[in-house]
This record gives sequence, structure tokens and C-alpha cells, in this order.
Amino acid sequence: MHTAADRIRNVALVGHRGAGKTSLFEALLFEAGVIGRLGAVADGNTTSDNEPDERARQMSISAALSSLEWSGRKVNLLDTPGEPSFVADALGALRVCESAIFVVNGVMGVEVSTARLWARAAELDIARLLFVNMLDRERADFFRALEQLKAAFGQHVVATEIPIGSEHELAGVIDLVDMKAYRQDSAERGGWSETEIPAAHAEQARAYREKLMDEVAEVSDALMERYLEGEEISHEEIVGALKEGTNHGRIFPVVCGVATRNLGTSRLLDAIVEDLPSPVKHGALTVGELELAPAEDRELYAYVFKTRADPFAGRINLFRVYQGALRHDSHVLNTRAHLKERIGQLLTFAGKEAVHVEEFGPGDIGAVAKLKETRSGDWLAARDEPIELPALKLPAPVMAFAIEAASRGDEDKVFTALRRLQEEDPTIDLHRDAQTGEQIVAGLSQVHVEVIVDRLRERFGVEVSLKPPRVPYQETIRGCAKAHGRHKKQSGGRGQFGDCHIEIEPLGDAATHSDPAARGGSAAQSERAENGRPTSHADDHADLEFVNQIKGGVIPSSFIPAVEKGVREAMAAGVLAGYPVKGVRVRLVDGSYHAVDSSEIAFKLAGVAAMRDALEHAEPVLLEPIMLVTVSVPEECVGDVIGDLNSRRGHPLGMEPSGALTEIKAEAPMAEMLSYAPDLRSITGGQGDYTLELLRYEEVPAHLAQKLVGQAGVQRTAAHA
Ligand SMILES: Nc1nc2c(ncn2[C@@H]2O[C@H](COP(=O)(O)OP(=O)(O)OP(=O)(O)O)[C@@H](O)[C@H]2O)c(=O)[nH]1
Ligand SMILES: [Mg+2]
Repeated sequence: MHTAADRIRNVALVGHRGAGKTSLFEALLFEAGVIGRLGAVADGNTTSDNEPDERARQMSISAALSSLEWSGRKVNLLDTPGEPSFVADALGALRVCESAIFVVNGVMGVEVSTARLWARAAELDIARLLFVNMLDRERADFFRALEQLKAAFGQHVVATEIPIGSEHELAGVIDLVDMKAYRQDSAERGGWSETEIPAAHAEQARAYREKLMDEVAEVSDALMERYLEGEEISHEEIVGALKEGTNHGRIFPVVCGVATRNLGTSRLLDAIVEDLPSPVKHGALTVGELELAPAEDRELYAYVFKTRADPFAGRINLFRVYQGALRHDSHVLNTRAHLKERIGQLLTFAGKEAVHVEEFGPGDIGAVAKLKETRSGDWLAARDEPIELPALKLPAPVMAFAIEAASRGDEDKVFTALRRLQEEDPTIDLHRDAQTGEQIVAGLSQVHVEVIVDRLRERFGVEVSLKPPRVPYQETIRGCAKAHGRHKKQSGGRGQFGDCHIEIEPLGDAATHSDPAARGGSAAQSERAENGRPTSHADDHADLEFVNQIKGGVIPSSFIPAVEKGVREAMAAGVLAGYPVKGVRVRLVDGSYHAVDSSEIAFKLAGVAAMRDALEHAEPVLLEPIMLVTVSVPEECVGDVIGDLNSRRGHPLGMEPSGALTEIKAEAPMAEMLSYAPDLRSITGGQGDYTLELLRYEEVPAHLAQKLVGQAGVQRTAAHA
């Protein structure tokens, strides 16, 4: 038997890097009795950060799932990484959960990723509860954090708990629903006792309860009336209204505690069960024409949101059942690959331990081992009918390295392993450099690529070396040109004949904002579709518009795709420095053919020749990626950091206080930011942090462009020598 859908809570822990999600995950499992000992991130023995690279870096890299029981409910808890390079896992988790707990650092308050993930959770319309953590730390301030959260996320952010004391004097929490105080005696399970609200906090507690009740009353008119008439509202009524309110984002309860001391976790578990919706309460999921309701007597639909590649255990897929039930030993259809998969091992996780189960009902989250083809983003269903969720909007990989097997003969092994890792992480881009033929691996940041290298070694036993990051320059044109391409060969037997005339021009706004992701105005977030991932830059055709204007069949229509293929091939390596060409409209206007000698290959070669010639004459220019740089530093370093950014061709955009730090935003070319990490470290004495995001492409200043063109010439000569 499986857990009934109305007894399930699916909850993702999300938030800024280092806010304490993994520590909270650990404490919740400990408090619920799933694990016997409270592990610590610093000791490398937590349940969810159990990969060697997570332990070494003391941060989460992959999402981790564990289930627990509380008050007769099954809670499926997902710990997610806060580091923006691994955001794919956080977004995947948000997609399959009704609820998210935003873990907030009580010293820093709202941070960059908190706000970004909030926007995503809002798009997905999921219930949100906030846990203000780290209240034991120096300079932590629950009430300051609460005000910040309100300022950032609106007036419906409301405390359902307040702390007793702060920093090292933090003693427990006051529950504003029942107006009871809980004093912490020890970090042991159940190590707290119910007490009177301390006199010193009574006034404050009353004031905050009033704010809470104002919000609660707003959810229901009937409740509002009784509240205004001064009637007593019961515990059940309050949590009922809270649940109603959280379900579709009308109330965002704020609770608090200290994850590493297991303080506040028992109350948080209560809040998960009482204030957050079950899959039934949250309602059906609409995918295209389909309404997937959490009912077990309907056909199966389960969505795979995470794949873990393991060279030994094979693939483990984490899934969420939306409708029907997924049973051990059954056959289901993968609607993308159109094949039958046999459901061998169904697993649920209790801490690190995998437990076999017979079936998962609607609304539940679990794991399945050893499927053949299934991977993240796929649907397992009773019927092989196409079903697709809108692709996750993921950031574009901007940090590219050339990767080489350390020992000769290992190239294939490296490539296969990279492909496996890519299955697990859709933000990895693999392609060959059209110019040098090198294998390029691109990720979201330096850390991201370093993690890939570590995983190649740890999981697949292959050593690789990385060459310094390469800037993914592009080329485009500023002018128009006409060109003629002809491929003709007569050397006995059947000849080769292809002939075409083309006209090219810049593709409107693409000439300055050449990256498809950067168009559409949203400069702050460059994103691309998960499914639309280019597998190689040569295949990325987003920025070519090919217009067929052939009249009267001067080129037979069967050869026109061949011309286009040639045009694309020429665009894969531009005429200036061999970088991919973007943002061009090509009109095929004229041509001729030969009844016997014409072939696809001949027309393709004619297309290549015409395009290369046209590009030469259309004022080709080099484009470079411009990044949005967000730097968080202590205030006293702001001047130095801005001075340094200016020397990197950067333009400061503004700054604002962010918790105890100042956040500076600036634009700067990627080429100048490649070695930023060690420099920022030395300017700030290790106190600074930064993120880079692709904003747009811009023309490279002339003197630098000349240098790049010169270097490319040298490389090409060397490659052909
Ligand atoms: N003093 C104090 N330290 C905490 C608390 N919660 C977490 N920490 C510490 O803060 C650091 C980061 O905690 P994690 O639990 O790894 O944070 P995270 O949100 O999982 O981090 P990422 O996975 O990298 O996003 C660790 O050293 C924890 O021991 C807390 O409540 N109080
Ligand atoms: Mg973590």
C-alpha cells in the first residue's frame, strides 16, 4: 500500500548559498527520528552532502531526497544547492513540490539567490514558508530579517513565531498561533519544554500575534467577522486559514531557529504538516490538454525531475507521481523515447538508506533504479502520448574550457563520462571548437567546471586537464553584401555542379544583442530552454534566418536545404577569427543547376563558398560576452572593488546594502573577469563573493579585436601546419 495523497507533503529547502539548508535538512531528519545523530557540514558527515566533492567543498552540489514521518504524514524533503552554478537542481525540486521552505541567514537577511528563487517559486505558484536560521550567530537579528523579507516579498510575509532572546542568549521560540513559549534545553530530539512566555517578551509577542491574526483573518470573511467581534479563534481555525493562505501565495509564514542546534525544528515540522498544502489540497496539474489529478484510480503519469549517473549503481531517477500509481515490476512507457521501461527497483530514502517499496501513489516522490533510457525531464506514463512540461529556464553556460584526457587513449572514456554527467546536469554544454577541434566543456562558473573535473575522477576514474578558460566570442556583420558561390568539377565520370547567389544583412537587433538569451529585454537573467540545449555551437542556429526567394525553379527545391546547410557550415567558423557567426539574414535569390551533374554536396559547397565570400564583404565584427557582475563585499572594500572593476573595462551600475555586506552590480566583459576570483580574494581579504551572468554580446573594441584576429591567424596556421 502507498501513502494517501492527502497525507503527503512535498517540500523543497531552497535559499542562498550557505544559509543552512543542509544543516536544517539534517536537523529535521534527526528530530523526526530518521537518523540517530546530528551530522555537521563542517565535519563532512551530513546526510545530504554525502558526495566526496560536497564534503570537500562544504556545499551542496546535487539535490538530495529523504522522507520522514511526522504526525502521521509522509514528508518528502528535498535539500537543494544554493550555489547558482547548481541552480538546475533547485529549480527541478521546486517544480515537483507543492511547497518550498526558504532558508534565510539571520545575519544576512535577503540575499541574491533568495530573491531569484522566490520569483521562480511565485511563477510556479507554490506555497512558501520562511525559516530564519542562524539566530545564534553574532549580529543575527530576526526582526531586521523579517522587515527585509517584507520589503522584498510583500506585506503577506508574516511571523508565526518569534525568538526568545538573540545571538548567544537565544533560548527558544514563542509560537504566536497558540501563544506558547518553547524553551530549548538541549539539541537532543525533543530537547525542549513548553513554558510561560517570558514577561520581557510578552508585549512583543502580543504585537506580533496581532499582525498574524490580521493576515489570517483576511483569508476568510467568516473568520474576519468573528475576529473583529473579538471572538476567540481556535488553533484548528488558525492553521486551517494558514494552510488556505499558503496554498496559493496569500500568506507566507515566517518561523525561526538554529539548524545546527536543532532549535525550532520540531515546531517547523508541525508547521510543514499544519500550514502547508498536500498534493490534494494544491490541486491538479495542467499540462497542455491534460489535467493530472492526484487520484489513484486514474492512469499513471510520473515526471522524472532528477537523474543521478553512477558508474556502478547505474542510473537512479527521482520522480514525482502526478496521477495513478507506479508499481514495482510493472511496465510503463517513456513518452519521449517511446519505449517500454520495466520498473525494477522502487526506492524511498530514509536518510542515506534506500528502502525498497512496492508502489508509489499519486502525489508521492520516490526513486527508481536501472531504467534503460529514462532521464531527467521525461514522463513515465501508462500511454505513449506526447506530454511535455514547459522547459525549465536555465542559465546559459558561459565559462568554457578546453578539456583533454591526461593519458592518451582515454579520450573516448572522457567523452562518455562527460555525456553521463551531462544527463545529470543540463547546464553542462559539450561541443567541439570549430576552430581548433578541441573538446570544449562549458559550465556556469569556474566552480561548476571544477566540480565536473572532480566527478570525472571520482566517479569514472579518468584524469583530465583543463586549458585556461576561453571566451566564447562570436562574429556578426554590420553591413549587407551579395555573393555568388559556384562549385564545379569535371574530372571524368559524373561531374559536380552547384551554383547560388545570396544576399546577406544583419538580423535587426541581433547585430548588437546577438545572444538569443539576452534578447527580449530581460537583461538580468540570460536563460535558455532545457530542451533547446545546443549540443554543439555549430548546431546552434538560433541566429540565422534563411529566406528562400528562388523563383521559377532555377534551383530545384530538393537542393535548397543543401545550400542552407552550406551557409550554416560557413557560419560555424567566421571569417575574422573563426568564431561562430550570429545574427544574419540570408536570402537565396538566384542560382542554376545541371540536370545530371548537380548534387546535394555540390550545392552545399556552393553555399559554403557564397557565404564565406558574403561574410568577408559585409563588415564582419567580433562580439564579446558582457557579464552582469554582482559582488558582495564588506563596506570598507567598496572603493577598491569598484576601482578594480573600472580597470577591467567594467561599468558600475549601482550598489545597495545586503545584510551586513554591500552588493555592487556592474557590467564587465567576460574576458576581463576570468581571473577575478583570486583578485577579489586579495582585495577583500577573503570576505568577498561574486556571481557572473551573461547579459548580452557587444562589439569588441577595435584595438582588442585586432589582437584577437591576429591570434586566431597564428592558431590557424599552427593547426594547419
Ligand atoms: N551558527 C550557526 N551555523 C549554522 C547554522 N546553520 C548552518 N550553519 C553553518 O553554516 C554553514 C553552511 O551551512 P549549510 O547547511 O551547508 O548551508 P546550505 O544552505 O546547505 O549551503 P549550500 O548547500 O552551499 O547552499 C555550515 O558551516 C553550517 O554548520 C545555524 O543555525 N547556526
Ligand atoms: Mg547545502
